[in-house]
Amino acid sequence: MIDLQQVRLSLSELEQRFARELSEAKSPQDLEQLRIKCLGRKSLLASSIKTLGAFRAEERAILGKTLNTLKAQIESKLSEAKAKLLEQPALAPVDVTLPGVSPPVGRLHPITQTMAEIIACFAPMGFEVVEGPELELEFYNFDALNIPPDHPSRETFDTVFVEAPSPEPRKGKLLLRSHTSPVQIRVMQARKPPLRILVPGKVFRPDPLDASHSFMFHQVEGLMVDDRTNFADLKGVLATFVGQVFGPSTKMRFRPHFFPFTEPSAEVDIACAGCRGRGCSTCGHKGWLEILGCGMVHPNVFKAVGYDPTKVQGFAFGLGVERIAMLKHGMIDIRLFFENDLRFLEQF
Ligand code: 2U9
Repeated sequence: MIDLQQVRLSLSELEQRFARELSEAKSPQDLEQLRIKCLGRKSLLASSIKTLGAFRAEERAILGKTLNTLKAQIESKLSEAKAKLLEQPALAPVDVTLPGVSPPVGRLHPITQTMAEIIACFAPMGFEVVEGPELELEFYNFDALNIPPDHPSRETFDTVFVEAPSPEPRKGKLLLRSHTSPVQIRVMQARKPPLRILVPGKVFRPDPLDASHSFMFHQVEGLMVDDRTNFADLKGVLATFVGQVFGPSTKMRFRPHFFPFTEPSAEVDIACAGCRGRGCSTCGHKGWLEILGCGMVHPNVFKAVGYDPTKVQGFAFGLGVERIAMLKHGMIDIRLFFENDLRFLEQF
């Protein structure tokens, strides 16, 4: 005969052991093991249920009730503990059908991207990238480039002068370069032709900030010098550039212009993509958009760097990177490049 008291004692031990092990469970797997141990086929509870038939009716009723209550208690405590564990983020089930969240990845600034694209056009034509100082002397920024002392662009409103004593007073005052051309002067002084160089970099002009002006912007200038480079070479090189950056069927034209450092000089226009040359607000109803300036290097510039202008010849060109990027992307406000608004930057 099975002793009811004995069974009750074992069940109360089970209850205590369950409480202890429940408090030690650290994962849903621990809880599952505990469930098998306490409620599984080989558990004390299961074997006690099997013995019910051996008891007398009143005892069976009491023991049956005890077993049912204990089973229900264990089940509810287990599911309560499981819910609590799953609240911890690391253990929450993962919904693999949800769209992924891509981690924020950095990217190059649109001006850096455009600059790289421009360089990639000229590099295969043999142009080597050279950089130089942003803080310059009047000689390199003006005199050597055949910009006479009385030229209007020398005046303060076109140049950012720096209030610091010049390290070489014979070469004039210190300034923030207004174009990257002084770098070409430095390279020509240091090297002999043939030369094919590309000079990207920041330039500074004291313009008030508006939709089309910034006191700092970026230029890429090019210079090719040897004993026979001519205007046809210049046209070929620039046509290759236009074809690559604006598309192979883009129409272009050379329009005569004046620059002190080149003779003859020209500005290059491309047919307005917005109206295909018919005239719209983007191109000021001209049908053409100015993209760069260029020309054959002035003999006085060669003289200033110690080259013999009867023996060497070459071309130069200059373009504003912001302008190229704005035309490419259909932008009308240069300030967007400098505001660092992520909603703008993330589009590139
Ligand atoms: C040397 C000799 C000649 C560089 C040149 C231009 C024409 C030109 C402008 C384009 C838009 C400046 O950024 S912008 O406002 N540049 O039109 N630049 S020829 O000529 C040189 C440079 C260096 C030694």
